[in-house]
Amino acid sequence: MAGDYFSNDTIAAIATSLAGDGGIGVIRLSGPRALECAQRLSRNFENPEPRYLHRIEIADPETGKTMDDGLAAYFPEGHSYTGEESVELQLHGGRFLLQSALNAAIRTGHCRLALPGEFSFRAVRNGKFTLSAAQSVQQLIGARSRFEVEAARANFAKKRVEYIDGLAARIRSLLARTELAIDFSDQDVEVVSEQGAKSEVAELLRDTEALLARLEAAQRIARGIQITIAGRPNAGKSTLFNAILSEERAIVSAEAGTTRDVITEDFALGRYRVRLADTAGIRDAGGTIEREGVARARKLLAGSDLVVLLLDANLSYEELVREIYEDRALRAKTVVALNKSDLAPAAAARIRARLRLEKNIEAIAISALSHDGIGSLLETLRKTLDRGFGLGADAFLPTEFQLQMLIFCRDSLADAEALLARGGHSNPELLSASLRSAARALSDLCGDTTPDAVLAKIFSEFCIGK
Ligand SMILES: Nc1nc2c(ncn2[C@@H]2O[C@H](COP(=O)(O)OP(=O)(O)OP(=O)(O)O)[C@@H](O)[C@H]2O)c(=O)[nH]1
Ligand SMILES: [Mg+2]
Repeated sequence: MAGDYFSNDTIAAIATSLAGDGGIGVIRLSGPRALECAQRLSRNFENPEPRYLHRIEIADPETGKTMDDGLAAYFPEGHSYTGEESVELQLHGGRFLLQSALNAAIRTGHCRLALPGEFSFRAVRNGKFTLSAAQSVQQLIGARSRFEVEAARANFAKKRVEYIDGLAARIRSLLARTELAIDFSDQDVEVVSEQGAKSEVAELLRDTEALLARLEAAQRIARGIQITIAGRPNAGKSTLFNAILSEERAIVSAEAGTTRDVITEDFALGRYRVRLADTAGIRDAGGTIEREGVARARKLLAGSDLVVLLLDANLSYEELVREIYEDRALRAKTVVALNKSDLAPAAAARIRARLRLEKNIEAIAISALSHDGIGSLLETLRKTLDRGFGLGADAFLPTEFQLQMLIFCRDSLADAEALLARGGHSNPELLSASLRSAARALSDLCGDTTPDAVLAKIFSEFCIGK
């Protein structure tokens, strides 16, 4: 039985993770026939006390054979997650077992398989919580770092006042004055001057773009930050890569040109999720395979958020400076580390002091081999990320939909600006259309006026059972 988000039938799904077998698994039923369906499936569930756990036995409705035993809770209409009559069945968490019980529920003919996010969709439609609260829950479920947990937990209602409401009010005010101009167009009253409209739109556009940049940065952090270790062959890149990950992931050898392909691993750096990459040492010599490795390394470096330039501290000061400047010419965000400082610690300390004094370059002396200085290298990387992304601990993490709406708002304001530049002040109808779609995008972003069709689209990106 297929369904869509707008039907009012009974839906069922496995609500716990399907990634593997677990201790307990939950099947959730919601809709007018949820209880009836659960009763067809189970024994000892004739007159359940609402919101109490009852011991039940699940049996195949056709053969009567017992499938599993567990607990069940009944939530009457108005007192459940979705706001509808619901039942939650807690069974043993095997995937096969849960799937069989779900199939049996569907075979009763009382329910159908829920669409992705359909429980939350119904909850929002029934006013159990707001769209943004539902989206925060989804972000929380998908969180892979402390940053994401904090951002998902950040109170959207509060953030909204801080980030969006002011912008929306300014757009609506200009829109109101533009519409007034339409009403008074046959009279000689100037409600908003041409110059005034131009500068207001320009300011709105600038502020929207700044907000967009912040939110895009937050999303980028949540997706994972790319940090790449770069440097000449044999600098000790793979040794450092292994030291940071605390495992022998990449091959290390005294031979220059050992690493050919890019190797990546995820790890948690403070509250960030980081994708760390080890690359082929950059040099011009080498065979076909190594040259391809170097090309890949260069490409990755260009797209990295942060680069650790690893240098052999035993090179001469002049050579080191040359290497740093070659690198700096390519990238802005580079952290310089002087490796193998265990071989001649005093020389490494001298070079470090000279770099700071003469070139204003902060290099960190490390030994990838003995792990000396790795802690302070990681600390520097973490601080650089904090600074570079300029986000406080309470950044608000936008969903894809919220970001799209903000982009739409920006584009509508850009239309308004282009219109004014072409003398659109004399055509307030067109100007007000652009402003209205900008204002509309922001109210959709906040979920105040989101039509059901848009809601359905948003929830279709959720997981099944949520
Ligand atoms: N003494 C000392 N030797 C190190 C240190 N780090 C790496 N080495 C040695 O330097 C050699 C090269 O190390 P790798 O980690 O393979 O260097 P790489 O930069 O990955 O080299 P390619 O993959 O060829 O570009 C190995 O013999 C390592 O044991 C260090 O901190 N101190
Ligand atoms: Mg290597």
